[in-house]
Amino acid sequence: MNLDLFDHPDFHPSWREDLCPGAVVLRGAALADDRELLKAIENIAIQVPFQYRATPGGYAMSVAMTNCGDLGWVTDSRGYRYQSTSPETHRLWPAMPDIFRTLAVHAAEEAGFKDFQPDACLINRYQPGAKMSLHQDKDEEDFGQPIVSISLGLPAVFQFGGMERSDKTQRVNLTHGDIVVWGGPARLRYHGILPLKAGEHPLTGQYRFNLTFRKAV
Ligand code: MD3
Ligand code: FE
Repeated sequence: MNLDLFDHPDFHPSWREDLCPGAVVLRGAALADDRELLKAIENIAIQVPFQYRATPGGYAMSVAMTNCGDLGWVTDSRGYRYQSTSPETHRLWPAMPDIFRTLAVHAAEEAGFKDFQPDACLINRYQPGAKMSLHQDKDEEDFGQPIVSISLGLPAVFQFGGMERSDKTQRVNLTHGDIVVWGGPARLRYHGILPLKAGEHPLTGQYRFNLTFRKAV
């Protein structure tokens, strides 16, 4: 038996999983654009290199970060915030590539958010062992706006908790090409990423990248 459709090199399966009210996983939704997304990340990182930032408490983060868009998320001894320039280059962040915006806006639409207009895109880079401890995303002005995330490269185990840090967490695998929309009642839930397991991805090598699209102001 030969199922032509599935054999075709341009066929990328994609399906939807509802995690909980407000959180929708669009499995494989970025697969068709993976190379273009990775090229764009590379181009942004040439202009504003990935940085290991420090938390306000003085801990070095194991995840390296850069940004694109009108605003970028940064952290240092003064706290967490969005700002229009990179602390290292003192220049505006690179513009948000059209392919980034298009994918994020379409994903938000799929999840029921009709006019998502992201002004910030945080780009996280994980190497083996890198993790993100349980936290809430609350540096944005309007929690009625969703956050859209795109995972690329090595797979990660995502931890999804509740409204309190101590609430029990569920584990969700996020793999290359997955897009997730976090809105509504899911928007302020605690979440994190377990230490990245070493591996070799054909397109990203040792790394996992995660893009998060936000409306900061
Ligand atoms: C659930 N990033 O950058 S993406 C972050 O994979 C962040 O790099 C992780 O958490 C990463 O803040 C997780 C999934 C994610 C992003 C934002 C959320 C889940 C979320 C906001 C609210 C609830
Ligand atoms: Fe987060």
